[in-house]
Amino acid sequence: MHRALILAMALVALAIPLAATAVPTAIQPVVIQITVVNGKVIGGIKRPSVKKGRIVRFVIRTNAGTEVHLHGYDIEKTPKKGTPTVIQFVAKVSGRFELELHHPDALLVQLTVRP
Ligand SMILES: [Cu+2]
Repeated sequence: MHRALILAMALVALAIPLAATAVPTAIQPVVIQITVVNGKVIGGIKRPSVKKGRIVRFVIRTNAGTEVHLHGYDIEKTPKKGTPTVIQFVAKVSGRFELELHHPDALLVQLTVRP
């Protein structure tokens, strides 16, 4: 009985690191980093493409603007000084969607969700 317990604990110890590495790619977010200075996207407007069902995470750093807005999915966030704005969602709807900064208005990302 004691031996069985030790064996069970050893199996659990083995299973933990295996489970940690075996995360399916579908549940890992697609991370899109955007840096905006005075309404201009550093490196230009981004045009990522993801498969429907994926988790998308926008990480936006901006020194200006009162709102970050993902059209279509209609998600809005207010940027705070010194902290990146994070918008995370499941790309359930296929199509092309624009992520915009408002006041000043600027197109940041054109996201394509493939069916
Ligand atoms: Cu908008």
